[in-house]
Amino acid sequence: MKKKLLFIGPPGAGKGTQANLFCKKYGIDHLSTGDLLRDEVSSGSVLGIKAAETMNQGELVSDELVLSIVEGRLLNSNKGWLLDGFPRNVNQANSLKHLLEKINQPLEAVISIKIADDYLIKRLLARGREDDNEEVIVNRLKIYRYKTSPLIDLYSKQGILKEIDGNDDIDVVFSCIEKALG
Ligand code: B4P
Repeated sequence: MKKKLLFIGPPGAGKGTQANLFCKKYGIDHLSTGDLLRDEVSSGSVLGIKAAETMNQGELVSDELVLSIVEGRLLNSNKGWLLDGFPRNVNQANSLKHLLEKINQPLEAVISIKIADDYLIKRLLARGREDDNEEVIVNRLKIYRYKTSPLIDLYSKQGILKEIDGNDDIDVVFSCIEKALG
């Protein structure tokens, strides 16, 4: 099973849900920038307060903050890792490339979870997190399309992209991911 991974997909595609299941089953580190940022927000730090404003508008938090969080975690990981929600733009993807070269741990596969917008909106409204209201969700989808989705082409050209249909039951999607990474 591949153990140096990246999950990419629009908000609500199920990246976090699938990444959790995968990391528990295969014993690798789950590096979710969304969760790490939410931890920073809960801590009440100055950085957290700034990040919360950005997240609640559905915008991307600064690359510097996200990178510093990811770098520390990757440097301390020795059993394999799964990046969930990072990188989210070309600049972050370039930084990740340099970082992985520096630590000599090449990315083995990228899972792209695909799903139609109306399902995403329904799922996120049902989840009901602070940044899950319709106006913010529409903004997050727009940002995903402009800034994040070009990365799919980038990883496809590197020959490491696997596309998964996210519009099915959680366990069915999980089996497809295991098959793609086996
Ligand atoms: P994230 O925390 O990454 O959250 P997400 O994209 O909204 O959700 P995800 O795809 O993980 O969906 P989930 O499994 O939860 O980002 C939040 C914010 O953090 C961003 O908007 C941004 O501001 C900031 N941020 C994060 N990373 C950043 C970065 N690198 N740079 C800058 N800013 C960054 O699933 C959603 C719901 O669907 C859940 O309720 C789940 O139970 C349900 N679900 C999942 N799979 C299902 C299925 N198969 N069937 C039915 N329901 C399902």
